[in-house]
Amino acid sequence: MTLRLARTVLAAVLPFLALPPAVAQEPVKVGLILPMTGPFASTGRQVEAGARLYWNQHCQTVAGRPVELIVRDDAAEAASSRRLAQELVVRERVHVLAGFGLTPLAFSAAPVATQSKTPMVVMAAATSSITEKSPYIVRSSFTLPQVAAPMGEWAAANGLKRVVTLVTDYAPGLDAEAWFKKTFEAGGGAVVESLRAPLQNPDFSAFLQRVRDAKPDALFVFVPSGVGSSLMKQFETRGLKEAGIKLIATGDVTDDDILNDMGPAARDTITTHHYSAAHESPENKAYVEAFGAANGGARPNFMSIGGYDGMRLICAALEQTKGNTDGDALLAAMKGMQWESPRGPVAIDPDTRDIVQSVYVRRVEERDGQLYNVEFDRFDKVADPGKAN
Ligand code: VNL
Repeated sequence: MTLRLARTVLAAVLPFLALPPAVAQEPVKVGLILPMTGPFASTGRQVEAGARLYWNQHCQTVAGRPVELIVRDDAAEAASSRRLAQELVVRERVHVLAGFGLTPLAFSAAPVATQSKTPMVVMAAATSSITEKSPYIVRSSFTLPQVAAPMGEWAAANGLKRVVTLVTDYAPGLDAEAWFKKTFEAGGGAVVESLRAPLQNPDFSAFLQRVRDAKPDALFVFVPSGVGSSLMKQFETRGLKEAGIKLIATGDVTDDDILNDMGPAARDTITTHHYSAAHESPENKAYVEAFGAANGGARPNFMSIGGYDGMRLICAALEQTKGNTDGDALLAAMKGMQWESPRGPVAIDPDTRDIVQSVYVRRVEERDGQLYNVEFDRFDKVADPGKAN
């Protein structure tokens, strides 16, 4: 045998010699469907960065199997979310579907999870009813009733009497409007007007003029992540802040991804939400640092934490099943799981498959020359109230 031939033979045989048993090597595939382009691309970027960070830190292999993330861009088009879910399940043979930046996208993909018995981890979308669309859906983000109901309670307990609500006119906005009103009025307050702005290209100026004329004690707002800046700017330029009308909102409005660029207009806004980059805990300090280091200094927002914890949920379930990717086995492992997240203690409600977590009351304040949602009060172990009736 010539040396060259010997080398060729060796090169052909070596990979087989190096192979561990085939089963142990087969990758677990997780398909992430997110809006990576279009008006909600910031949500896609944050969720992916959160999921990748957890994967990098803890989940590149699980129970001896490599874990693969496959990212697909639905550009926030519902028809694309369903088509991509179908493709990922049929062609890529993913074991878990995850992501889902907005409610219509999660609704659209839900039947694919049911038909293929594939776990579907909703890392962002937050309408209460999403988890009812498939028994294979588990949620790692939050729900709008979960954060809006505490805001109503807090507002009534803190002297606000007359409030106008302004929400984006689609499912999560209607959830926010209904649950704020319910707890605020139960506490003795009155919602004097309920306004709804379109999801596509919203112009808030006409709505805000009406709010100014109604002279309420406060305006309660929900707009989806990324949209808060224009609302905040117009709140100030329309003179509402000057007129003494308080701004209260769900934390979607003062999203950490854009908060610092809102400038002084955002200061003193009171919001309720499940995550702030300023949350004081060793877990969150480490999270914010690692997220920044991996993403050019960027600040993680509440969308990122849905990605991070969603990935953790998937990996912990795989550990519990010892790498078994059967959909029902993974679902069973996820139900009732609890852990300490950078946001605080969380658990998956085994009956609703929604996340139970602390909801914080925060005020926009300056810290080290930057605007943050600074937590000053807290509701513990809040389940989704949307499922209780
Ligand atoms: C949704 C809810 C989307 C809250 C959001 O940002 C948000 C949704 C994109 O369920 O569509 O902040």
